Amino acid sequence: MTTKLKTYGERATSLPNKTAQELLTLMERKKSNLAVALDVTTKQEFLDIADKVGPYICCLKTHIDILEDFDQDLIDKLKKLQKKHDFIIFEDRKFADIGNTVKHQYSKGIYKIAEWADIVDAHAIPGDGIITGLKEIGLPLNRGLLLLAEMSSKGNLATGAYTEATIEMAKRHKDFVIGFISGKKFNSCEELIIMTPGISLDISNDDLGQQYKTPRNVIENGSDIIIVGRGIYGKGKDAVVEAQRYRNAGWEAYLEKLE
Ligand code: 6AU
Repeated sequence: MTTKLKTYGERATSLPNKTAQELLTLMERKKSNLAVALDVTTKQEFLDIADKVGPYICCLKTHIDILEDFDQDLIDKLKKLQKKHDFIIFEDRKFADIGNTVKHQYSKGIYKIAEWADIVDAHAIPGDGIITGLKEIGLPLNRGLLLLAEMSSKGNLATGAYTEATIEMAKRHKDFVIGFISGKKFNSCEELIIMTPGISLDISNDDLGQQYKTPRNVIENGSDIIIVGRGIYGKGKDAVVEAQRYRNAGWEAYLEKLE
């Protein structure tokens, strides 16, 4: 007998982390498993697109350090858009240093990431100390962390034993680690949230090693959230039309999986 898959909403209670619970509940409420990777370099473009795609997404993923005119006003406006549209903010910082250094990178400097990002991510390469360091800052604020267990780019080294060790590391920190960046679900920790980048309905790669799969491909493999960047706001695209298209594709694949 096969056990019926849990819905996003049902899974919310199986995770101890508040941000994870909020994200899963929000996905159910908004009927969206779409995260937009908003990789643009000006504040105006960033805010315009965030406002346009806001109604269709569960998560807005940022690379805050690529904005040429970053200022506190941008963060204030981003928080207003978050309230208006109801989404989780994920700063894709990919921390990769020793615990003491990442603590500062997370909470200090120009960006003060911990003050506004609900979720951040980290590479497992430095060992458990990176999680312990980030946790000291993030957990009192109810933040969550994703570990990069796999990557979407051609020739990447996050495979095999490295991926396995990353999964074991996550299991030791279930209060703070809410899931993984990866292309599939891992059997030994099915409750953790899987976010998958490298998603396109139209193309299979870019010129710099990115490799794309469709929403259906990855959701069939157990992904929970599809991360889409240029597929939504790239050259000649209408961000609203594309956000709706990817939101529908992601949600339909999820409903089919539940059946
Ligand atoms: O859809 P794209 O190709 O325009 O954008 C993909 C987004 C970018 C990457 O920084 C990010 O997804 N990404 C990530 C993460 C953590 O999100 C990991 C990875 O392996 N590959 C990848 O593309 O913002």
